[in-house]
Amino acid sequence: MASFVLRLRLVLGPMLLALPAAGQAHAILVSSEPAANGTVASGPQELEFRFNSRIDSGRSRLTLTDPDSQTVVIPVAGGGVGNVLLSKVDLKPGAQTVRWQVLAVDGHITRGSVPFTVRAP
Ligand SMILES: [Cu+2]
Repeated sequence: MASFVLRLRLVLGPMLLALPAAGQAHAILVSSEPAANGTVASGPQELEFRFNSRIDSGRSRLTLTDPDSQTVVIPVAGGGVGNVLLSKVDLKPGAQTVRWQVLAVDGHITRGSVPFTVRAP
C-alpha cells in the first residue's frame, strides 16, 4: 500500500507540477466532533471528522487509543466518497486519542490525531 502510494506520487508529482491549476490539496482536517482537546460525554458517541477535500472513506482508517493506552481500529461508517468520516464508538471516561489516516481523491494519504477527554458519567 505504501509503495503503491509512493509510485503514484512519483507518477502524479510531475503532472501536478505541470498543471498547477489542476492540483488539488490533499485532505486536511477542518473540524471534528469531538474537537481537538475538547470534552465529550461517556457512552455511545458519534464521531465526525470533516476534511477540506473529498476522501475515499473505504480506504481511510480510524483508530482509538483509550485511557489504558489500548489502541483499536474503530469502524468507519459507509464506504463512499465525501468530505466527512463518521464512526460510532462506546467511550469510557478519560483521555483518548483518535488517529485518522485518509486517502484523498487526489491519491495522497494524510494522517493526524485528535486528542480529547471523555467526562465521567
Ligand atoms: Cu494531495
